[in-house]
Amino acid sequence: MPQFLISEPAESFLISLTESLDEVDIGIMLLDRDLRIRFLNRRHAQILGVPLEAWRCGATFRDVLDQAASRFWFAVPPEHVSQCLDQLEQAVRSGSVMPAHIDVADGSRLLFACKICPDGGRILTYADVSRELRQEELLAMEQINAELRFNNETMEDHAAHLASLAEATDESIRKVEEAKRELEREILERRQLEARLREMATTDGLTGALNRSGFLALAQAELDREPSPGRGLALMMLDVDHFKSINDRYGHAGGDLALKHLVTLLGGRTRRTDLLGRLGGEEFAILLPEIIPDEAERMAQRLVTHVAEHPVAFESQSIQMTVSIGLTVVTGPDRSIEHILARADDALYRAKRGGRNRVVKDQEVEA
Ligand code: GH3
Ligand code: MG
Ligand code: MG
Repeated sequence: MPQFLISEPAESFLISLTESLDEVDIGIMLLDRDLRIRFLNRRHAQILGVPLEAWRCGATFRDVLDQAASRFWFAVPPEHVSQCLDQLEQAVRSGSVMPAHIDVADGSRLLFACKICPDGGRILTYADVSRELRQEELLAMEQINAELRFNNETMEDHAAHLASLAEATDESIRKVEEAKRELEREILERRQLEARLREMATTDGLTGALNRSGFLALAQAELDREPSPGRGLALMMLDVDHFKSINDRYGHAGGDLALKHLVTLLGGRTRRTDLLGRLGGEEFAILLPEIIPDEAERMAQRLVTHVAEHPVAFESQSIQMTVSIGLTVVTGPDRSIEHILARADDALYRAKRGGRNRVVKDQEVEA
């Protein structure tokens, strides 16, 4: 038996109790053991959208469900409504309804619970949890938004970082390429300078012919090479005749011009492979590699004639000069440039003594 803490008549207490239940914010329905409605509070009627007075005596829980379904009260697709009602009725009948959610077509959500009463009836409660759920959803949304914002900011930070890295990398590549170009420029300049220095070290500044050391080095290299069969190597020592008097007559500038002119004449009558060197003053040497021995003397003669026949114009005058040549053809084993030069020089001396403007061939080394 229920324990009452009051002593008023049961009927007035029941009225007062049902009135109180009408004030609570939870829908309450009491069913008897056959699931017929014994009591329905005002809130429940509100939830169902049907006034309390509309419920007839003897209506069953299934009637409530059918009535609600006929007004599309459930937020369930029409094809599933019947199955949904059966399940609810069955669950209430068995009294095994765990608190479960019911979604209503107006967008609200109810927390539905069923308990078996000691007399075999049921007490059903419906609590509107939409607001709490919305609150939870809002909180979840807010959390998701915060995470998204954080992710966006992080992504933006990463993007900015990557962009600055890319910029820094581009700048580094540009600097490296610039340094590379600068280095290549320096290497080229250095090579050009070295070539120029090498040239200056081996070239005569006035005439452009090889200087003494340049000529000696290259001539010795030629002498160290074995000539082809039937070919030899010849060397001419050439000296301008009475050059002193050219200087005396046309001045030093006239003498210089005559020397340059001479080198031009000799260059035009020798082969590309021949070496022409200015050994000093107005004295020159010509090395003729890979030459037929008889041809060397004819060539020396042609040079003497060529120079004599080609004066150079200087200040409305004409500088005429002749040269003497001492020739030696190398066929023997002695291939030292100094010895060969000495032999040619000896022949040159004899050409001078013989009257100048001529060729004298060194007899000692003749084949
Ligand atoms: P030879 O026929 O016996 O050879 O008589 P040469 O007058 O030619 O010989 P010599 O050795 O007596 O005189 C050579 C002159 O050449 C002397 C020197 O002043 C001059 N000379 C040497 N080098 C240069 C030069 O670079 N420029 C000019 N203009 N004269 C030079
Ligand atoms: Mg001379
Ligand atoms: Mg001389």
